[in-house]
Amino acid sequence: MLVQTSTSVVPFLGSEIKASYEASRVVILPIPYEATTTYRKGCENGPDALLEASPQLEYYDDELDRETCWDARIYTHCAIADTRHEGLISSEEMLQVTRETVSQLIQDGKFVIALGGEHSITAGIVDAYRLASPEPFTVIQIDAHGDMRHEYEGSIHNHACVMRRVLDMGLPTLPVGIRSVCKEEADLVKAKQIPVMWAREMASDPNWIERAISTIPTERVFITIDVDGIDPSLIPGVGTPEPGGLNWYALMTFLRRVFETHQVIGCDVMELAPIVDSVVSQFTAAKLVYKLIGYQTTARGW
Ligand SMILES: [Mn+2]
Repeated sequence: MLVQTSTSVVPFLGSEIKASYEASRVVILPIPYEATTTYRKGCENGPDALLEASPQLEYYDDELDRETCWDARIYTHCAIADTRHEGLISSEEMLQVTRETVSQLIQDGKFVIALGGEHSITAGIVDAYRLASPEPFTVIQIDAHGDMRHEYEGSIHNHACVMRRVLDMGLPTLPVGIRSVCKEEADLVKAKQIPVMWAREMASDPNWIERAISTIPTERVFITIDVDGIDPSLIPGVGTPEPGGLNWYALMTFLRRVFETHQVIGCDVMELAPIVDSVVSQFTAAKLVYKLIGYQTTARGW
């Protein structure tokens, strides 16, 4: 029902608030690419479902006490690396088109929120930020899974390997909400002393947010959100659901603190795989995107 084959994209929050590209501060970039998911399929339909759900959101944000959408000046980009309409391109080609598109948006001074699509896309986005500036940044990863395998099912660009590719770029990471890793990843976490915020430990530590914030070694951060990091009772529409994820208010508090204490250079929201006849996953993901926009808009004084 929400999975349409039209290439026309509903702008985020609907056409009434749509800014021109030139005037925009925030650019929503849909990347409906799916090639390496292994369990439940469908994340190539995630961006459209999220965008189609977004006009149901209220413009007014009660936490921030403002209608953020006007000052954010949101422009929704056309989809890139769309496996539904362009056919299956290789992971290398997907990373290339992602890198080129995001590089242009960075050059134009836009705050980019990319929508996936499988998590492997994040390597192309992060690479664009790395190439744009020599200043280091930390990649904050909200996720159920470590995604730190060197290779999976014969590919180093599998979605289960994306954070390993980020580590290969020499960037520090802060994985949050992790509750499913293999032995190879557990060994890597110990060897590299990666400051993983394990979901099991977060559940019994009321100070996990400040503990997490204090481990971020750089002023600049990029936030990648695999929506399976959130509890699957809130977003059941994912490819690989894991019990015990972040609850909504803990996630909001954490994100708000990150925006208040650090300079967020970009974000992505990945792996939404809508369920037919249920809108809860895409609506929750759309609200998450609007909260990211709201926190950035408020933190930057827009
Ligand atoms: Mn992931």
